[in-house]
Amino acid sequence: MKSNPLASLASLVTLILIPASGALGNWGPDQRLTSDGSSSLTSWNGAWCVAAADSAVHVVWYDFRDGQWEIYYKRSLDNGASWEADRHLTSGSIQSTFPAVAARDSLVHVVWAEFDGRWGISYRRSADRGATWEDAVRLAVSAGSGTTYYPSVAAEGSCVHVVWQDSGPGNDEIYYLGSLDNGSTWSGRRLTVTDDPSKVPSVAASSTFVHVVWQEWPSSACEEIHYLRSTDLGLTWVPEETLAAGESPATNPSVAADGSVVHVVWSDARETAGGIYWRGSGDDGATWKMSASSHRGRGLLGAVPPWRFPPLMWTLSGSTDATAMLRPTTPDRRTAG
Ligand SMILES: [Ca+2]
Repeated sequence: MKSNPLASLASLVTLILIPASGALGNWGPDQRLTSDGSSSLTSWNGAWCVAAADSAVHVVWYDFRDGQWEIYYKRSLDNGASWEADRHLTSGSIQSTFPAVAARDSLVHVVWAEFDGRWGISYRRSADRGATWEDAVRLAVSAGSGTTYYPSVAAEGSCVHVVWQDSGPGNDEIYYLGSLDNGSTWSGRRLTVTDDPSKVPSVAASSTFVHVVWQEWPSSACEEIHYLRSTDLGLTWVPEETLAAGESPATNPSVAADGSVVHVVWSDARETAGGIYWRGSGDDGATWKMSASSHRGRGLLGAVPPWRFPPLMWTLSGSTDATAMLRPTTPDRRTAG
């Protein structure tokens, strides 16, 4: 059941974006965003590779066109109708992988994993909607001689939240860094302390709430989806909760938040072909009323986990009841190529 994520890299050889500008449930045609002849990949966890603020859309991926993995970026200033040229955010002799992006007003935040003799998480910021970028800074290095993979970033107000996994402590654990000043200064903590692998985290933020999901793999069970939240901008964290656990692997979770509504989706192998499953909360993650099995979106996304579909695939009705707020749109299958 345990799979090597690198073994599946070939499944995403070309990055293609489904534009978010279309009406919910009314998708425009696929747009091909890269055509450089080399592999262009989005990150493996549920981190966002696309972010939108006002009419700007920002996309990040990692690309092998330079003979090694570098972080690339491109943007649209007209809601995805047209796109500027590819731009690299990293260069040099260091392998840079697994990027994620968040945008808030004119600020764009990009994080990625990097190895310069020691694994760490790096960060670049743009204050002008991606036109120019400040120099990269290293936010964190491995707590040991381990690997730091799969960062995820969220921005809300002047706050920026970053999570990633680090095998430095001896097995993979989830770490967090938060900034209250748009990414200028950071502080954080380790979020998990378990003997089992804690992997592929995803973070979302709304108001003062910070939501983190990840994949936990107890030695005596299949992979599970675990959840942790902060109600005070990442300063303190409540005890974690298990959102999915059963006889089949639940992997690669992704979280999104809008107002007090929180969505979590993940890949689940309970069916032979696998599927994408969902749980929602209508009260900032305090309670999770939906069972995964009764609200599954079977086949919506196939076996490709990185797509962040809740804001696109589900209609928000404005009701305060989470059940009524989530209405599946036409269950088109969306693929990555
Ligand atoms: Ca662990």
